[in-house]
Amino acid sequence: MKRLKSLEEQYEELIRTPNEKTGNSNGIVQRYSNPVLTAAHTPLFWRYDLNENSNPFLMERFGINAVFNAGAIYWQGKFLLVARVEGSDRKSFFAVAESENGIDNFRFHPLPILMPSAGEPDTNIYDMRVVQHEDGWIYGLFCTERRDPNATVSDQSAAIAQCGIARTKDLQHWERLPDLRTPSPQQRNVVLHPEFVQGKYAFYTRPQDGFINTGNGGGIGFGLTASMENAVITEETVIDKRIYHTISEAKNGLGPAPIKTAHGWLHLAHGVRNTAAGLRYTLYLFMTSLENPAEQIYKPAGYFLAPEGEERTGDVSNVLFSNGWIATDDGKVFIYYASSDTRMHVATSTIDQLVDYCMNTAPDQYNSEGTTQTLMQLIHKNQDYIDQQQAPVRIHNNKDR
Ligand code: M1P
Repeated sequence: MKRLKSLEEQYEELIRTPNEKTGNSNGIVQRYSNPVLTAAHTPLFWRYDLNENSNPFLMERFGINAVFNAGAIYWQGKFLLVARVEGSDRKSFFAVAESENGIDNFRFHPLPILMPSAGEPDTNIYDMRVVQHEDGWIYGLFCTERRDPNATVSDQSAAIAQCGIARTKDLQHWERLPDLRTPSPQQRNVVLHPEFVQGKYAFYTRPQDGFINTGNGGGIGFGLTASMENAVITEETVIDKRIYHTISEAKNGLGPAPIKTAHGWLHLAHGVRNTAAGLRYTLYLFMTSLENPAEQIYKPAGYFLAPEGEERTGDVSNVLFSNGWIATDDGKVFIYYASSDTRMHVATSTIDQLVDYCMNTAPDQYNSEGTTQTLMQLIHKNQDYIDQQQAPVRIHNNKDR
C-alpha cells in the first residue's frame, strides 16, 4: 500500500508539472521543456492490478512501451490528443488524453478506444489523423497493418499497410468503415481533407510499393472519392515528390489535415532521408492553393523542426513525426509531434508566423551553388539594412524584434 501511494503521488506530480517554454525559439515555433505525453502518463489502473490479493507484489500486469504519434482536435473547449499507445507486446491502440490549455496537464480518459475491425482483423493500428469534416462527422484515418498473406514462414515481418477509416460524433463511439482502396499495394500516412473538393471527399495519400521502402512510389499523393462508406480512389496524383538530396529523398508523408488560411492551405509533413546511422525524420511545411488544394504554391527549403536533445533518442531514434495540430480561433497553432517513436511534445506558433515562414523562406535550389546564392542574397539584404540603419533617419525602430 505504501508503494501504491508513492506511485500515485509520482503520477499526480508528473501530470501536474507545468510545461515551460524553452529559451531557444527560432521565431517560427516555440518549443517546451517537457513532453506532453509519455508511457508514464497512462493511468496506473491501466498498468497495475490494484487488488492486493490478486497482485500481492504490486507488479505491472500490462506494460506500456510508448505514447506517440497522436492526432489532435479542439473539442468542447478542450485540447484532445488521440494518442498511439503501444503496449509492451508491440500492439498499438488509440486513447484520448485532454488538457485545458494544450501545453500541459494532459490526462487520459479512463478508457482507451476499442476500435472495431473492418472485415479481416487488424494486427496493428496506429497514427490516427483526426479530421472534423464539413459533412458533420469527425473522421479518424489510421494505418491498419496485417501480415502479408504471401510471406513465407521464415519471414515474420512482411506486412501490408492500408488506410483504416472510422467516424464518430463524440470521440467515444466509433463506427468503422471499409478500408480505403487505392491503386497502390501499400498505403500509410493517409489524411482526409476537411472540405469537399469538386463535391467529393479528398484524400492525401502516400503510395508505396513495400512496407518500409516506397519503391517506385512515394511522395504525397492526392485523390478523390465520392463516398466514405466505400472509399475508392482510382487516380492518385503526386503533389509533393521525394527528391534526390533533400530531407525527403527516401520518403515523405502528410502529417495532420491542412489548416485553411487566407493565403492557402497550410500543410505539415514529415520527410525522411537515409544516413549511415539509419533513417532521419524531420518536419517541414508547405502550402497549396485555396482553389486547388492539390496545387503547391509555397515550399520553403528543408525542415522547420528536427530532433533536438532527448528527442534524438528512443525506440526509433532520430525521428520527429507529427499527425496532429490544432489552430485556435485567435490564430494560435499547437503543433503536436512525437520524438523517436517514444513520447509526445508540443510546439506553439501562429498562423501568421507559419504562413510568413512558408511565403518568405527561399525554396530549395537543389544544389550547393543555389543554396549559397540564397544565403548571399540574405547577407546582402542585411548589409543594405545595416547601412540604412546607420543613416541619420531610421526607417523604423521596432523594439520587439
Ligand atoms: O518509425 C518512424 C515512423 O515510421 C513510419 O512512418 P513512414 O511510413 O513515413 O516511414 C510509421 O510507422 C510511423 O508510425 C513511425 O513513427
